Amino acid sequence: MSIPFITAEEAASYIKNGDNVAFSGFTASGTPKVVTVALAERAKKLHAEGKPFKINIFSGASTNDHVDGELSRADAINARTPYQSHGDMRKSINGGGIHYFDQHLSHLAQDMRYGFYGDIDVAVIEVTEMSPNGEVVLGAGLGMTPTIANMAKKVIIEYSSYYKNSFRGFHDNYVPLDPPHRREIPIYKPTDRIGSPVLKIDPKKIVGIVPSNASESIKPFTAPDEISHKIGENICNFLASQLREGRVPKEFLPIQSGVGNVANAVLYGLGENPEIPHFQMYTEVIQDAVMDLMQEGKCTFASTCALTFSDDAMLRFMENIDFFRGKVLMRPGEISNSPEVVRRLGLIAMNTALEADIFGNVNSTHVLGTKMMNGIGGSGDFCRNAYLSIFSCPSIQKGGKISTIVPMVSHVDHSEHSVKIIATEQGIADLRGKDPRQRAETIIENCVHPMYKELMWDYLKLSKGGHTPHTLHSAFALHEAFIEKGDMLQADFSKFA
Ligand code: 0RQ
Repeated sequence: MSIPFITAEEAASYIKNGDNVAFSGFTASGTPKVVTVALAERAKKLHAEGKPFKINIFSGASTNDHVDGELSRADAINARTPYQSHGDMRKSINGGGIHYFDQHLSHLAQDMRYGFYGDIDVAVIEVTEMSPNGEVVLGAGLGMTPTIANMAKKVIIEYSSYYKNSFRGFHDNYVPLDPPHRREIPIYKPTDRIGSPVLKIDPKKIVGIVPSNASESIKPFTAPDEISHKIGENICNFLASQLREGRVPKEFLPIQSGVGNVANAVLYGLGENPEIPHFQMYTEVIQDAVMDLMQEGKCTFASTCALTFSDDAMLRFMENIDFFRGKVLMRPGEISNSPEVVRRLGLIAMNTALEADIFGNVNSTHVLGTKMMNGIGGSGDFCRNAYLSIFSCPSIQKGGKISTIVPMVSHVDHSEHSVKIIATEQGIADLRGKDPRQRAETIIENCVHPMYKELMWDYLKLSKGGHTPHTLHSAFALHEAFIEKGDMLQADFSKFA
């Protein structure tokens, strides 16, 4: 059967008010780029006519400005999950305009299949190759595309001609059976392939193909600053010490790394450290740093959900595609982030915190306990199940007016039971085998910025005992001082003593 080429505007007309709409991709990579722009225009037009138009959005992770930006600016979103990182969307979420439910990335595809959120009315899927029988090669991000392609009542294809070389062979499309029939996910090493390089979409469901020639529009990360560099150095020295002590096997273990400057600094640090052997990655995103490490030969294989490369790096990847073939494999998010596989492979998981408390609980999502930053993303999938779970952040923010290490986190994403290591530019706190009081002492001594150390010791001194020496009425004194006086250093524990 022949599937018609249609315009973005025609495609957008298939999406109705109240629809559940799912998008391909993971981060900006592999996410649609043209249909959603037309959809935002349609929403604005309908709103101007006094007609309602809002949809519910399901995606692999964050998206791009073409999806989360355009649609939130057009006030066209009712509900959103599982992750976002867009400034305009963040504003709308925190203003109560979007019902955002933040959840583990590995959960969403199966939760959709379990029927927790109803049907998928329309899926918009970016592909880079397609045959008339509906067999497609996906693009630079896999997300939960195999599940949404199966479930959606209607599918709109965005056919990207941006890439000059073929992605064929870079994907491992796989959907596990659902309980009570699920078996193990048969990945025993990062390089294992378990699925298909192509995805079959029922052509009867495809309402049309929209051509696109847009890049992923990912900006390059700035070079790591001094603080990120120091955090990276602390983590690399720590990992080298673990190798020497035999607490990490001498072959080393696969690495998972979050996104951002610190993540890049750690990866470059691993590349430069002669004590760290060649390594593989089992992670959800790979950024420019990983490409460099692969070309240098330090990272030998990367299993990921997306290639979150800057546009320049992506061009370099395409130019050297034969080098990367067989060294990079993209999997659906529920496999790249699978708790079962993470536990089996024994990952070293490295993610970033907004704040951590002196007992080892981590807040990755809420500024001052109330305002959503991005979401938990994959950090929980990895942290809870890793061999070693490391969280890092600079010890202070906003020129020292915020200490990222606080007596009690204002929101908990990762609990003391899962967090093994905390790293700042000041040093490393190894929390393994320590009770809460010992953890507090180690974190204050090694990770807190010198200007906040005395305050933290003062907090501990307030304790009247107990296993975890909290003093509840003053546990948020630093946060309150920031809210009231704009500076956590103004916290004063003497009034509680
Ligand atoms: O503010 O933007 O005004 O300058 O927060 O802080 O230090 O630049 O942090 O960009 O590395 O992001 C946790 C958000 C860190 C991210 C988080 C202010 C600070 C600055 C940003 P400005 P930085 P980063 C892989 C794994 C969860 C998901 C995850 C994240 C801004 O890493 O979203 O790990 N993680 N996914 O000044 C008030 C504090 C603050 C604070 C920082 N304690 N209080 N403001 N800021 N700490 C990715 C995926 O899952 C796809």
